[in-house]
Amino acid sequence: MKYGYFDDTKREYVITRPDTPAPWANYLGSPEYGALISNNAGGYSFAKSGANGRILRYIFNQFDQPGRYMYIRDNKTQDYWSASWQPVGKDLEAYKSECHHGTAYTKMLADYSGIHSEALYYVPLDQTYEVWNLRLTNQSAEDRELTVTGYAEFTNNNNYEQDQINLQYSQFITRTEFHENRIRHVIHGNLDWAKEGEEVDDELVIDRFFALTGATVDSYCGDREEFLGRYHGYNNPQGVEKGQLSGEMCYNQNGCGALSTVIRLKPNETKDIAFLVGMKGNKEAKEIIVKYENTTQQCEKELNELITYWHGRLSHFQVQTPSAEFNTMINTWNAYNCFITFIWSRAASFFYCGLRNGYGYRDTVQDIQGIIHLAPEMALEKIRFMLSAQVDNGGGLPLVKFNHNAGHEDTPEDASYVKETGHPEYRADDALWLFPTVYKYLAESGNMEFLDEVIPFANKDEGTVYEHLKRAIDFSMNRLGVHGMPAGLYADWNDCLRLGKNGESAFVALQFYYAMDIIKRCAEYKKDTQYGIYLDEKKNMLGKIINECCWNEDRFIRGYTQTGEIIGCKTDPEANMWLNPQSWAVISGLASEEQADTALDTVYQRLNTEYGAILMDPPYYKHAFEGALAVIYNAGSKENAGIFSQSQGWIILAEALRGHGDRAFTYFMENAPAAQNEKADIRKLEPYCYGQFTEGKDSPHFGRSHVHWLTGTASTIMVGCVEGILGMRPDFSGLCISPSIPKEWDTFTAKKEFRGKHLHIQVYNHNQKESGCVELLVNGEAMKGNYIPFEKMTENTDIVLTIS
Ligand code: IFM
Repeated sequence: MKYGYFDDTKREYVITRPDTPAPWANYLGSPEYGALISNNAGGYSFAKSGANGRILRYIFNQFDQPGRYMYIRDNKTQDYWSASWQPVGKDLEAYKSECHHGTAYTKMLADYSGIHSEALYYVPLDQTYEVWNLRLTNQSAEDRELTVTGYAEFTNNNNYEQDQINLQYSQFITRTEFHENRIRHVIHGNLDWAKEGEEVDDELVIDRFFALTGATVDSYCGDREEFLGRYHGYNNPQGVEKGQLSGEMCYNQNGCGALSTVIRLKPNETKDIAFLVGMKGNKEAKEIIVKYENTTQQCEKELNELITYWHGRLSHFQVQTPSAEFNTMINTWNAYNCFITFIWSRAASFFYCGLRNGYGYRDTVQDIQGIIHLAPEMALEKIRFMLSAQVDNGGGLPLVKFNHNAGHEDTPEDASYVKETGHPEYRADDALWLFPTVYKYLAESGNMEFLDEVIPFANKDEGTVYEHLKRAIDFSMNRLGVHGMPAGLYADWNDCLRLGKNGESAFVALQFYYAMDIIKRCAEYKKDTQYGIYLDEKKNMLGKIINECCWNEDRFIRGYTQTGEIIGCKTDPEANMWLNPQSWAVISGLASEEQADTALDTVYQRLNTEYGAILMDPPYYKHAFEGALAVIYNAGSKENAGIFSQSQGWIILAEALRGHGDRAFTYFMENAPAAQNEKADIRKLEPYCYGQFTEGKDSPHFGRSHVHWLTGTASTIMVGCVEGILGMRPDFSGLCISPSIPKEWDTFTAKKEFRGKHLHIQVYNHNQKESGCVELLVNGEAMKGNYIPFEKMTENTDIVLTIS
């Protein structure tokens, strides 16, 4: 069953059936003013913090309510409906609708009883309020009189928990007022007196507004219970039923903004109005409202600005392959998902309420990777920030507070940090993610001076970027376990695998091996020969240890607990085969060709399913060791043998690095949201964004996906596809092009912005191979192998690669 389609030209996903298996959401604005909206207008808004700046209420884990509702009532027939299918929920035989989720805007079209409506929701670029623009057209043959009512349900407290559970307090600090064209919602309004000449403290007294522009307010209400009416719901508010709001304001209980206006339309006539929401005082609110006097023009201008901005961002890498699913993901939806995770981190979704008071180190450093090929300058800023959250001992702060103060932070060695963040220890992997991220940035941008930029450490002192990377190497080197691999510390990438402080994770060992490879390239660039020699020695030693201690016939094990128990051994009754050590053995360059192919084959046979490769198999149940926290999850879920989406990116990359285009693409397709558009009833999640995991074969709901949007999956899949399948691999001096594509792709093209040059790339595969290079022409000149030195690139560079 499918509920919509991709409009690639407009970069929209168009939902044609509103009764989707779950609320399918979009992101508007930024965490400065963030808004989530579902295809039925459910969702919430916040300023700066999803947990502490909540403006519009949304009840999690419920029926996608409340939302940004706009009701339309025919005053002659007294029939009413909503501009989004819900909340009124008219019979779908009579009510036709489309929801267009675009890049930072959502537009809902509806046709009912001869009235065509277009509800456009967005946060104007760089602004901190939201706009609901409603355009109504009379497509019937008679004059029509409609009462339109906008409804915004405010939280009673900026803190969403206080709003939800501390009612004996939060209901009695709130009130609303009506002013000309808006409802003012005030929290702590009783503190708004000020001595002469003093300003009211707007930290204490919080002002929100809900305004109407483009029409005059005919009736209004600021009290939720009064607006809805006793035992009424959002589907049949009494004020909407009557066509007249009571004028009652909130004093205690629940504030809302409800504004009605009567609109008269002749046949074929169109009118635009807009509702505005923000957390602003009277003065600022008035200034904003005035900008919308010419509602139609202003909203059209702002929508165009958003489209220009976002489409511009996405245009830096575009590809045309024979796979529509691949194209739509890489060109638009995976890329947009990468920007959303990059910008929003794990701040707010329908699953994350915004409680986390900082950035997870590994998540954020990983997220950066997804946008480097599109916006290296944005990546740079965040890389600097994350380097400034590295402690002077080289480790990453597990949680980087939103108010991070580089040079002055406590660390996991300080009780104060542990108390404030809940992180009792360093994690073994955090700082190791810096290596691929910094490398990708250097290679994409060519900004090699960055290695010499001085950046503070989190707690004290400062060092060049190169020094930061060296310290990260030292961090692991100074904390080795009994076999000589990095010690387990609190955890590795897998939050649910606690090998113990002195346990050892094969995954981390492989990351460390890879890190040494990357920093060796930096050392060579910097002509730091001594350090290069040191790295060679340590890397060889580590390589031997990993081979001796972790290779187990046809797979790499997952690690050792601190009591010496092997995890992921072939003979274990449970969890005897793990995905990540296999993919990382290839990515890190440690595995020999034979090991790599054997391990990848074992993955394919043991872990692959029609929805992707499961994280490990069999799930933990009876034989979980003490640190196997994943056992708390139902079999086939999350880290307990779920199809962890983030890991799919690494297996795609690993197969592609081995030149196995068919397998790489198979893994892509199995888990790609766009490829499951027709299986929406199984997947349930939006077909245009990734989820954290898909339920594995041990679940009765095999194929169902969860935790939309904010997942590291976006970046790992992007890297797996761009560097892996498409084979775009920049290094310090140029670009290697090494595609690993399905045999049946006979050609593909790509447009890539690279260090100020426009690359037009055409790849041919006449003889149905998965990888290889028989010829590479750059502006007609043959290159050696599949590598283009940067100096060969001109402003517009034509590149033709023949695989076979
Ligand atoms: O790696 C973690 C991530 O940091 C948070 N989500 C789960 C992943 C795997 O455990």
